[in-house]
Amino acid sequence: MKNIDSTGHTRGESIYLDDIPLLRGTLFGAVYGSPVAHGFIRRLDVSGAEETPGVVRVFTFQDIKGENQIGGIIPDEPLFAEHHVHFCGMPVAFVVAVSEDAARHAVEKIKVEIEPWPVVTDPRVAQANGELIVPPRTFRLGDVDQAWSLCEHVIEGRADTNGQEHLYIETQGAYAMPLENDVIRVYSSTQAPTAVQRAISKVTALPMHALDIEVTRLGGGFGGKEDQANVWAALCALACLHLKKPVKYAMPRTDDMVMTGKRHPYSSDFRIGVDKDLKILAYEVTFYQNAGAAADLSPAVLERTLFHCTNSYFIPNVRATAYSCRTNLPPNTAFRGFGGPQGMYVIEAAIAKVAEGLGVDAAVIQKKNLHRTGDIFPYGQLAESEAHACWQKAEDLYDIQSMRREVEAFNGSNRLFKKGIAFMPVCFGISFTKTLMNQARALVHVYTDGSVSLTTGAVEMGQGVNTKMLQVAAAVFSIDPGSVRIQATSTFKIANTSPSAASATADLNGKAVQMACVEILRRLKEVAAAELGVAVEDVEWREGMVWVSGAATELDWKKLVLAAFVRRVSLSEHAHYATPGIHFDPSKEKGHPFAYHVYGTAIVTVTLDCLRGRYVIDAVKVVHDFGTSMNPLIDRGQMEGGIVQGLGWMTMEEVIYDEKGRLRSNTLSTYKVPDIYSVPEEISIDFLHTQRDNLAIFRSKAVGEPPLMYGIGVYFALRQAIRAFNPSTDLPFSTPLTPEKVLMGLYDKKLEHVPG
Ligand code: LUZ
Ligand code: MOS
Repeated sequence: MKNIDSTGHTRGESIYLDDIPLLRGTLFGAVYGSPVAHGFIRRLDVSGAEETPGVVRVFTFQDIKGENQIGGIIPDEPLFAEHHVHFCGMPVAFVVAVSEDAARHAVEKIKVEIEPWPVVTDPRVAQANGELIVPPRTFRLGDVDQAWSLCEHVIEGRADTNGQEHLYIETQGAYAMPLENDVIRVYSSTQAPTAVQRAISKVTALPMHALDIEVTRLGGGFGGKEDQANVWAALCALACLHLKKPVKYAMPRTDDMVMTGKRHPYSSDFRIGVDKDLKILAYEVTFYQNAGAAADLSPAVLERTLFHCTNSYFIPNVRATAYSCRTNLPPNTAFRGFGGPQGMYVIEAAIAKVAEGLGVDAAVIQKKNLHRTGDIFPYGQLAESEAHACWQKAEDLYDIQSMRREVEAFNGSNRLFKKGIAFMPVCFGISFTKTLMNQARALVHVYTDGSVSLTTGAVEMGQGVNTKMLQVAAAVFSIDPGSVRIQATSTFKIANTSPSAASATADLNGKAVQMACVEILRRLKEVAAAELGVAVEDVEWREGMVWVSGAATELDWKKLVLAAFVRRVSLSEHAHYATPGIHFDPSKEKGHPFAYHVYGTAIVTVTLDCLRGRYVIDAVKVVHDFGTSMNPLIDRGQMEGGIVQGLGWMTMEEVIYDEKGRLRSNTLSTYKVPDIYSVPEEISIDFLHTQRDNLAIFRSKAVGEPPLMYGIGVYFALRQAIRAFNPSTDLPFSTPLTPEKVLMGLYDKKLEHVPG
């Protein structure tokens, strides 16, 4: 089944925030963000803005009736700066005017005098200063200290990954409008309608039942709108409450890039030990997470880094410690993978360093240490592993022997071009790591004409979740998907939603849809039995018909629905799903936090131009564990998008803050994302069809985040190509590996032989 949005998207008919027709009298907002990353506000003068033609009002913290606080996990983030600013772009004032132009123009008239304080942008410096968002966490397995003496080789190193701009095509924004009785409706480009509702409730002191947050779809989220859509929605709602007028703020791209947090940069130290057979016996790692100026989701991201610090490998002795370090950057936040990629990069770097030190192929070490079913993760859950199945199938299907021979032959016969090849196995845990968040609800109505309306807590952000929800309802009812319609997500229809995040949206909301539909169908079967005068056990529902004892009857969907209505049987259901079997005890750092894991292996090949430092990615060939995909077209799209987003993070996307904490890469001309020319020449995706029972909806495993991590393989393939040219290069484990850094690696100080 095609994505139900494909026609609307290609025709430009799909509605995003900026497509909502404006009500008469709508006002427009613009944020004045702090020009300084850290300091004390001595004087704030908004009079210039207030006097600007078209300006209706300028809001600051003094206008807040509730709490000036939007921190989700920890209350450490004011909506408006009061006396202190902690990052460049921190909202100080919100100008509301009759036009966007007037509002933006007025922002430039605001004057502020700030006493500058020291700016910290480096997480290691923050950690040394004791600036931690939460106390450090340590995951332990076995006894690392004892294990070192059993190791044949012990290797240490450091690995750094940079941030990543979400670059959703639709920027952040919200549109708030007053309804009667102090109710405010907010259209928000958010992954988390309930988080927006809570934040507004806190700031305005309005009860949650007065706040209808409605989301039709987003033009991309990638985690950037899991927590950080709250700010703009709260600003619009605040102004709406005061002015009793509709207020809209859709962010200009540079405001969005400057004011919002990104993927967390991490700096990490590792120590790894292997025995003479290259079995990894011990792994110790310390993560310094650059959290930015407030907690946002950093503690949860930190936790997922620890959960994924051994990727797909079984390591009997592990000690992993993670620090969430407060710096003067915008609060960093969720980004596809949610700390997992940062953890996985480090273990892959450690393995690569061992391989390079011993002169063996990293793939040999990787394959030898893949975990098997029954192996324990450092956090206590036992693996139900597809790691070997994916790896072995990739080797066989893509004929790894001839791939290797080709790379060797190429490198042997070319001096200025080199190829590299790397494996990237992935194991990603599915569920919110916070157990309580793993719940969802769905509301299903069957109308008397047989059409079905479906509302869930899932937010469509291009990932195709609405199509999957519709498929679930159509499959359970065994009716044409065309008779099912999915409605906008709304806090008045579905309450207390978890964000659409953690790759778990289709599972959680899909299960709730399934439960609601199964219950309605159960009632319909009773109706059928009564109508036909047979026992309910003899009634079967399939292919849109009632069957009795193996024979089709006259009762089709429409007749059955009408019969139920006539008999006053409910045709509506609201269902609640909570993932069974998951738990985690943070005091022990042990439990069973994930419903299941998703596995896969990618083989990445690259060709490097050793004169210019430029490269092309020849191929990313994947065997991925989809379970039993309920929508291969959508799942393939998620794979391709994830891979390209991941390799962008690894190669070209370079978030640069200067020493004063100002974002230099604040436009699309200074921040490069992959375009059609930088995607791999070939992306092959093979479906590892597994039929095992699991907690995925229709056994169709979650697909949102896992593929991003295949992109990590690109770094290691490039590294191999660089080493094929310059075996003694001292290239640091530092990403993104831009052509500039590649060149420095190709010709570093240890270069012994300059070709040509
Ligand atoms: N959000 C969250 C997430 O709150 N908890 C998670 O575990 C998570 N994982 C991935 C992406 N977003
Ligand atoms: Mo996400 S990083 O699953 O919002």
